[in-house]
Amino acid sequence: MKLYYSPGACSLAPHIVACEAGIDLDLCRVDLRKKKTEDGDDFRDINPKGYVPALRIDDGEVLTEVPAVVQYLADQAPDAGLAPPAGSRERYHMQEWLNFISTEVHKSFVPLFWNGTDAEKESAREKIHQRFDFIEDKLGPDYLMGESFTAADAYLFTIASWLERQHIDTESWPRLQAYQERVRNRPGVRRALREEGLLGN
Ligand SMILES: N[C@@H](CCC(=O)N[C@@H](CS)C(=O)NCC(=O)O)C(=O)O
Repeated sequence: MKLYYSPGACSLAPHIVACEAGIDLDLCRVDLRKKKTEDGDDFRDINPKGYVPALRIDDGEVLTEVPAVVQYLADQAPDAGLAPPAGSRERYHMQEWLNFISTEVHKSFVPLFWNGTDAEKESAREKIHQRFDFIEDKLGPDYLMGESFTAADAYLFTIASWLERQHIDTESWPRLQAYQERVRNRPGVRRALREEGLLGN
């Protein structure tokens, strides 16, 4: 399978899930401004929506949207326990988190990354603060869903790592700070970060 990604973007979430699941991916870097892949292809021929992640499955089909891609990868290696069984109550709770992270957290960063006006940026920062206050309140001593690391953690970790890049102070979220450290130190996560050039070695 081939993952189209941009370093540190939301495509890091499926990359982490694959590493945690022991799935080897072909990685193909995308220049998101030029919409060009490192293979020289027009990325819109691969994903007409023009954004990462896109996962080319071995039969050639392309799957997009973080919540779908992370669940697909997690389901390829059920023994890794990265997603509760389909149809279980817990699976719906994981989808609840994935949806929340996608629509309420991830998308709030858009004006900060993509030239929002000052007013849009201000309102985005306010929304981000509210969302992370909620997350701080929900985080337990381990992971989002309890003791096991799931695909939702791969997504939350990825998006929360943008706080620092956007100079958003995380002092008021000590549980989140500890969580980010805990996730960052997982071998699968370190591998994904290294493969995207986001770790020293
Ligand atoms: N709804 C999409 C959003 C993906 C997305 O926002 N990707 C960003 C990187 S984090 C991107 O590629 N942006 C470039 C663009 O929109 O042109 C998903 O869940 O996969």
